Amino acid sequence: MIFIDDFLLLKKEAELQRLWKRRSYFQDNKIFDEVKAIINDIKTRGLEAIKEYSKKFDDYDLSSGLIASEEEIVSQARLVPVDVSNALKHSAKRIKRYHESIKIKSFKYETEESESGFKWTPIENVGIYVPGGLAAYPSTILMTVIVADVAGVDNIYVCSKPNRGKINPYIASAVLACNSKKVKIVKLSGVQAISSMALGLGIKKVDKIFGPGNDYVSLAKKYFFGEVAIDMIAGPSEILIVSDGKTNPSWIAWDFLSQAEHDKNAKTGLISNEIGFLNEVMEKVKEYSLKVLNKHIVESSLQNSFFGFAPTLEDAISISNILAPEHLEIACENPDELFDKVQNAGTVFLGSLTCEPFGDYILGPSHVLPTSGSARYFSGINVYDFLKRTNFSRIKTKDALKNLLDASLIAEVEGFSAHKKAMLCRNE
Ligand code: HSO
Ligand code: ZN
Repeated sequence: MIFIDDFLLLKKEAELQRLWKRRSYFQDNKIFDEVKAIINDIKTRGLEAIKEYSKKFDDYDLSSGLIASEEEIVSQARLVPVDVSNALKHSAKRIKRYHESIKIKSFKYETEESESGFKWTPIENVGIYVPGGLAAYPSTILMTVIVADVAGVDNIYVCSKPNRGKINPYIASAVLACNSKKVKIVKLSGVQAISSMALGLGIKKVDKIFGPGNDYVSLAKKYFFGEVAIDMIAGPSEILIVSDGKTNPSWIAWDFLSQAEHDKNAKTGLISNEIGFLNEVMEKVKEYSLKVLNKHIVESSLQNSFFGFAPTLEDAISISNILAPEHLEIACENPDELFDKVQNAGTVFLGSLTCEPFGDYILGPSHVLPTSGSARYFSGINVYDFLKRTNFSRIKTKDALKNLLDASLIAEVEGFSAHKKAMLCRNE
């Protein structure tokens, strides 16, 4: 844990980035080489290779099929305690309503000569990777499948690691909570899962791959980008908390640890204009870090954490804009004015009651969010990511067309005589 007495002394981008020791996937050559070797093998030997990797990494020989049957989903889901499956249904309902309320509008623009615009249509086939072995994330099923379903995607393939050949019960229960007729669970994990979706091995080839995963999964997505679309390259989870010191320090300590417990490389930070408060939270974090279930993870990830003083809360937000965190909590009495100044963040939690974990599970927006500073140019997924725009245009009349014919001069400059003729012949 690093304590920074005055952030303004190091408000330089490079120094700030070093605080969180973020890695670039472009530099992970060793893992990328391993990933490429597996993909090349799968490209050459197809399903046979997928089967072998599945046996090797998941100890599953695909004997009960690649796709989980209805019966398997239902019987696995029955293993989940009723209160948990009810909680999944409650979250599912809220996430669905949120995404259904997003208005998708087509657009039309008119001039004297023409009308143009775009319409939205769903992507037909998508693949979603959801961690599903022993550390399963049923919430990620809700936060992706429901969004795809609301967008109108035809085929939603969810790849999730089987455990002794069976899908994880919580994953099964979450899939049922989504109540979608479009979803199929594919019992594959890792690079073989991404390859199966991108190449169409054992399932339909998908158009876009979504979802978080480890370095192998992320680099396999990166490899196939271009052949298929991807949502983003996800890195370890991050939280930055900006506080005016008027929230209970214990609350903030738990928020801090909530992301620290995700991953040994998770990034955490607290910035406040109250130095005493920073010290109090730091002490609580130390104390509580001994109480969490994943002590060994937290012990490592806290090495990437900082507690920093900024003279004003506006300074804190400008630091946050440089870091572009996945999650930003503005735990302040008046968060709205500060929120207006936020430029780069995956999602923002406003006010002391709204801690990040509510966002992970139940508030509505998806928890699949840009990490590693990519909130500068990526957004958290929502229905728009499962749709694409198709442009259209129409020229109104032959008279109107005359006003557009000077475009043929541009065609001539570009050396395209057929382009030129196609336009001019309509006026002959
Ligand atoms: N905070 C994680 C999502 C998650 N949390 C899943 C719990 N389960 C990344 O946004
Ligand atoms: Zn989380």
